[in-house]
Amino acid sequence: MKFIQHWKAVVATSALTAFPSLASAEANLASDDFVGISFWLISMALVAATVFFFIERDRVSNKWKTSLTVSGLVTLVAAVHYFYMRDVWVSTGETPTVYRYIDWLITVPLLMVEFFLILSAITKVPAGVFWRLLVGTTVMLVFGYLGEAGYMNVTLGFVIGTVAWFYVLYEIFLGEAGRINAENASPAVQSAFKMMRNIVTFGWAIYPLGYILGYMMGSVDSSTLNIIYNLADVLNKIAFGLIIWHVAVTESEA
Ligand SMILES: *C/C=C(C)/C=C/C=C(C)/C=C/C1=C(C)CCCC1(C)C
Repeated sequence: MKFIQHWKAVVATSALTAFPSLASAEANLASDDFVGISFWLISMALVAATVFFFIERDRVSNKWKTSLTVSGLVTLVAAVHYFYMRDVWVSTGETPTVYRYIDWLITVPLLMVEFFLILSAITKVPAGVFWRLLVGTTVMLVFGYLGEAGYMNVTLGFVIGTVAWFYVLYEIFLGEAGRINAENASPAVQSAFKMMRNIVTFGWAIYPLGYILGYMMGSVDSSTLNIIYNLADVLNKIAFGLIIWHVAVTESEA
């Protein structure tokens, strides 16, 4: 018990104090740099969310703990990337594409695995569900990056990435994961599953739209695009984690 309390305090304080020092202070944030301010705000919200998920882990029953751990890892990894992205933006005014993709490559498969984890808390789920969600999201991101970074034809990279996204949507709506939810889950889990599914459909659609409008057509400027991506991450990472936290607490107290 003592050890656990100690561990929590270490995580909380190192999260709050160590992250800012990871970012080099080459440039100062200007008071009218709203994109930079949004990077800064979201980084702080991600740090707070991380501490929250790790501490709240103690409140839920054993089978729900992994889900909260993963929620906290998603916001932790994103918080660290946000400090670097903010730095790139503030000091160069450029879009930190490579850091975004590295962040996505870790956080997006983890977010997808949450579907497997919340179903695993209530019933036995075949490992195939886990792998399909993991591989689907990884293919989506790798081909998106290959297109955006110029290693392959932009349109082809986009099309393959989009097909992979539709594949994970199929899995959670009509595939095995969707079926397991419909057949076995309690009302609380079903409602969380539905909200998470809507986030993966509508919240996630922001990124391929940004790819088309910002990158392929060049009709949205990079400031707007970065603000939109930053706000999207609040929904897709923090709110998504809060939905999981809510169902974990509800089911643990039931
Ligand atoms: C926390 C970050 C999240 C949830 C990022 C999600 C990113 C996507 C859903 C990206 C999707 C893309 C496609 C569907 C097609 C190819 C281009 C991408 C990678 C932007």
